[in-house]
Amino acid sequence: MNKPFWGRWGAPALPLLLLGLAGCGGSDVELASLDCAPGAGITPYCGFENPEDIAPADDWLIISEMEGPQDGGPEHGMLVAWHPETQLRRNLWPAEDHDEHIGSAECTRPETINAHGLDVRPGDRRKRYRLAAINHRETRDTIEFFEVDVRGDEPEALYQGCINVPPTDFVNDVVFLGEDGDLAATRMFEFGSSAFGLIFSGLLLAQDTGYVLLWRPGEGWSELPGTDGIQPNGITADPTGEYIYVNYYWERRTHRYRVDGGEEQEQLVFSEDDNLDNITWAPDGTLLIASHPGGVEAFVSCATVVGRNCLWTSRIDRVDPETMQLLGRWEHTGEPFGLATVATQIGDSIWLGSFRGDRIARISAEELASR
Ligand SMILES: [Ca+2]
Repeated sequence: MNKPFWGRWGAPALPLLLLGLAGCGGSDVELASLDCAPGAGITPYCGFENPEDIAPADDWLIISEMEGPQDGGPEHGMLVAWHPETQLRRNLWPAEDHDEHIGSAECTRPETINAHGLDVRPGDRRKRYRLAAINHRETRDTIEFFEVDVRGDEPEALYQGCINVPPTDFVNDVVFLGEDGDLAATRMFEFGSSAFGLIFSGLLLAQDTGYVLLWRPGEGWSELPGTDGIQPNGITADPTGEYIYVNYYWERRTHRYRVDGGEEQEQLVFSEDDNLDNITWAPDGTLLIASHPGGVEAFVSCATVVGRNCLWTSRIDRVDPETMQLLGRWEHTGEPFGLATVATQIGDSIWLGSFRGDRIARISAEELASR
């Protein structure tokens, strides 16, 4: 069985790696949250499994849950809708088929959804949203499409098919480009790479591991030239799909590119050792970048925290999408939430997720704006 990435943490290299880094950070016991109580202006909501990405659909949160190592929980991830007021949780898979499929005929309906990056956009009709989600299947990655209908008391997801990602590519995140079905996705590294190999090549040798992939219906996949870097991670686009914004996980930079014409463009280089993860739009038109500083130490230290949230530092940066200047920063270490991978604003709430934990968390937008 060719388990991608996380499943390969169990390789013999991992214990050696952990031993080598043991002096760098806290133990898994120190880093594991003890309960689910609010504190430090943060309100956690537990009962999730590695909620890596969060996107709004009306007043619902669409949440991706990722399979993790040694979880003892669900064997696979899930796509979830969750309501902040009622705290109602609904799994969106398995889903009924939609009348209209937008995937390709070669891509087969999955048995399970091990969700990673996702994008949600308003659809043609009121309270019906387009959802695209990365799915890490056993033998390759795919992108799954849904229409999510939030008119009723409970959300309904209808499955609209999928597309196969090139078999050599492990993708992290996806974004719709405009209204025509075009997509961009971050090819993070080669499919099947081991964590040890990635740390060695990316951090020690500073070798590029990925780039931005474009999908156009009828044309298929192509690489966007000039986007190579070390572990491209979160991606978003402006509403027209003209510009994309890409976070490079182990390269501490956020880059804006023109989709039509490649290269160009502004970038923001962070001075510290940030692991830049997902990037979202706030309602005021600024960008929110979630990161967990600490380079490989953060990543490895949290790998052994099972069934609880890893209390590594979370950092949220607000960035001007025009000038690519840093406008503000919120940072927190310790209970009740850590290792942020996404910050998504709905109204006056900012919702945080993590690729290694049992909870999402709320902070107030005011709290972020005051920093
Ligand atoms: Ca991500």
